[in-house]
Amino acid sequence: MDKAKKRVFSAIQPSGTLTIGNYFGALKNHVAMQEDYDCIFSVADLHAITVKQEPEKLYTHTLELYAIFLAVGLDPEKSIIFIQSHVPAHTEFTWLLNCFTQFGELSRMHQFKEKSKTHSDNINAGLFDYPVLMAADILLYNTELVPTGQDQKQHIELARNVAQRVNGIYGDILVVPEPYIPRTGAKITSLQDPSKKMSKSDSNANAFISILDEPDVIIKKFKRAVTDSEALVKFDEENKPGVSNLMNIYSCATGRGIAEIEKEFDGRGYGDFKMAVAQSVVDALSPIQAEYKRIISDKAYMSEKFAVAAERAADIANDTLRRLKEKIGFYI
Ligand code: ATP
Ligand code: LTN
Repeated sequence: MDKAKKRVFSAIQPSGTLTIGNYFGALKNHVAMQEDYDCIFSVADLHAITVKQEPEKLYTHTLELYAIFLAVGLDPEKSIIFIQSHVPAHTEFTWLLNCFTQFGELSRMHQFKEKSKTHSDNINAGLFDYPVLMAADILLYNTELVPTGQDQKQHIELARNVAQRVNGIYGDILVVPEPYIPRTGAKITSLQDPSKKMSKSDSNANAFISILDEPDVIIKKFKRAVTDSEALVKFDEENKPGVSNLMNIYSCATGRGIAEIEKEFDGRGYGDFKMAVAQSVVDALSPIQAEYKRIISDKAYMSEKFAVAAERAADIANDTLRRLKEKIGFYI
């Protein structure tokens, strides 16, 4: 690993098939970051079981997410790409950090409050402790930058506070991470309700485009996307949130600027515009889908990659774990 490069860590839960929101908001930036940073990416399967998971689905989604990571261009030769539960240090470090995290600060987490409502029949201790496991993920790897969407900012702030608290007691042993939120694509909204973010666990499949949706499905979903009655392709997030979201998606898929897009569709109706957006997404996803099909059918290749990655990750993680245990006063 190149010491001159900053360490980056991020993870995604295998809680469903990724959407173009996850791709444009997170993964696409992760791929670009590999050139300039020393990157570690993880499939956060331990986080996923904070809500109910059917075993077969969790198993399938874990492998699928790993294949998607590789298909979009995360490169196991450049970055460490591993499955969280393969590195036991994450759970052990979580226990240590639990003892430096206050009940009060976890009670204030937005995601816990929201998920306690949506999963009111299963408000388990893991759901409450989710941010400490995330702090463990980040702090184990001496992470300097954590790229995520806006929704994870509060969790990163908690990881910073815990690191600073530990450092205050034992000296500077943990690196205090910074959030890294991208400017474009940070929020792709639902195709059915543009006031909500596009989410892979939305109960209405027309609300999201999955990375693995077939071209005819993509076209159908864009045709049904909510717009307005003005028939004018103009960027105005407040008054025309549906059209503005489609313009954002088109911009992410083609690299064109918003002004250029307004000009391109000047005097043309929404029918034309929606077809162009759909086609641009089909074109952006088609090489990823072809690569995905190749990788998912080669499980031996993936197993080899994630086994090597877990060893490399464990080397770094175990060192941090041992250093903190020594400081705490454990007999090692
Ligand atoms: P779930 O629906 O299961 O809660 P999700 O689709 O909201 O999940 P996560 O797994 O929580 O996605 O997030 C993975 C990454 O993608 C995070 O960095 C998150 O900030 C980013 N992300 C998720 N949804 C969007 C979106 N609509 N626009 C931009 N970025 C997003
Ligand atoms: N909580 C994140 C996933 C996640 C993560 C992390 C992100 C788990 N561990 C460490 C950044 C760093 C989510 O739901 N998007």
